[in-house]
Amino acid sequence: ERFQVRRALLSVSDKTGLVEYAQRLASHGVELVSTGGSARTLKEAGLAVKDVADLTGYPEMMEGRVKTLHPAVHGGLLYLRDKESHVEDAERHGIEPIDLVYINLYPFEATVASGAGFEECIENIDIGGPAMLRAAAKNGHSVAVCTDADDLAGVLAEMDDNDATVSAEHGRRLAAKTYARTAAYDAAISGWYASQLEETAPDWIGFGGGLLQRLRYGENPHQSAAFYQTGEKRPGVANARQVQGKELSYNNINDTDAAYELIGELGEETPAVAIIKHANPCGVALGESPIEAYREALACDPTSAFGGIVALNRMLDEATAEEITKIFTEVVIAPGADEGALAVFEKKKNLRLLLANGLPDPAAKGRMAKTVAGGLLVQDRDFGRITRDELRVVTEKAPDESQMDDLLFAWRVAKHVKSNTIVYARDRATVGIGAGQMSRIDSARIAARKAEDAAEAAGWDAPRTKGCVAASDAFFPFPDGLLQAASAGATAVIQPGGSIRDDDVIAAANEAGIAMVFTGMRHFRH
Ligand code: 93A
Repeated sequence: ERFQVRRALLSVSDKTGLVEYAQRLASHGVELVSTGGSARTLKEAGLAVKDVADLTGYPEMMEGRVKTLHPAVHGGLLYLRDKESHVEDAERHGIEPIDLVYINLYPFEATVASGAGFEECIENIDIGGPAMLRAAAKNGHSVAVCTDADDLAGVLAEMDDNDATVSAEHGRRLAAKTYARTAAYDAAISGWYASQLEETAPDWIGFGGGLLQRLRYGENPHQSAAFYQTGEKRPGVANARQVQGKELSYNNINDTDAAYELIGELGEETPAVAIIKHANPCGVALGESPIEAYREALACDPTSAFGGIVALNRMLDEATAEEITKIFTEVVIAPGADEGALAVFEKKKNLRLLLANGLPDPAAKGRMAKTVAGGLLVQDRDFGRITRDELRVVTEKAPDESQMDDLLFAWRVAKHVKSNTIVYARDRATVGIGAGQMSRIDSARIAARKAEDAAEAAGWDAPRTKGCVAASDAFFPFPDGLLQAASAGATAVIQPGGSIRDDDVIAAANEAGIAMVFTGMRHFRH
């Protein structure tokens, strides 16, 4: 089952590539119909194109609010080609078929993201575009409906090999995609509108915030996936503006979230950078400047950082952007970026840059959810935060000021590493991270080995764990984990405490000459 493309309607806000596509359609003998601005672009390029106004007998009116909302357009999209009564209706009213539409909508999402005011956002709600898309998709077996350039390229490729025909099956696939697009568009509008009225966020367990993006696949290519907004205003990956780069993948989104939540934890006082792989940090550092913090973060585990996600707590500047582009990075997320940085990144077309417009508040209330077989686990976000005054020194030795700084820093990082975790830090930078092990002692070993590998890569005489501090996300059940950290060179330790063998662990710390503080709070993360 195939249909011939004889007439196409092109109505696009984003006119990139429009002329070339139209030329290719014309080369197949396809008649072009188009709306105001799109038609102008095509005429300027010397293409023969019919104005929608000539089809409808009405000019575009009300500042373009009504351009295509007319039976000549919608009838041409909707009538069933093989149904006698429909064909008769079409003939009686002089309605001719439209076999292909290429429509990208008024940029509502981008307008909202740019911080535009109420009226401007309202004007950017496309009415005619979605109406045509939905109509065309309803007749998907005989109209090729293209919501983006990729769709049109696919259709043209098929037309090239098949005498300007398209299969009904291809048409139906495009139709399904179209309804996802119009649903996401309406969800964006409803979410924005509710926020304008300061209504509470919709019930997000029901994903009431709306579909943000249909993902190409999930964690693995055989898993389908989608990205929903919860309606929560938290600065982060779901509310950030993607300035450039390829479409975000499921794993990109997950990792970027981990990166930015960690950066939020570190606050905005001192420049900070986190590099994430598989939702775990492979290097985190504070610094005098973002570039210094980036270099320090990278030094922790340069091998793992390849293809990572980089998060900053500051405006991304040109020098730091240059430095980041020296290795392959998947995503960069920051509160903002200056002109110089944008220019640097622009040359790296694939690099995804997200601007989050603010940092997430680590202490803000919120919920998180995870499915289990037949159920849903819901809990508060881990917004627990320990301050320096709440730390209890439990050893004979107390940490000095700089150790105290490093201990708190390591603790904040450890909260964002999968359990079991041991984090070694020195001079406000991680120097070894052991993540996600079933045994705490293995995490301590891995963290030390990471530090050794980093030293080897950098040509240092010794790993930087000498004289470092260690953070453990949960208590040491036995002295062995603590002793492992001590043997790696840790001189101060931060951990929740609360084991029935705390006394043994404290005695071991005293014997090893280690200073230890208890937080009284655990930060499991799975
Ligand atoms: O204002 S609208 O909602 N009313 C319409 O009737 C209409 N028809 C197409 N917007 C409408 N469009 C949109 O105009 C398309 O979806 C597309 O985004 C844009 C293309 O306009 P132009 O070709 O004038 O640049």
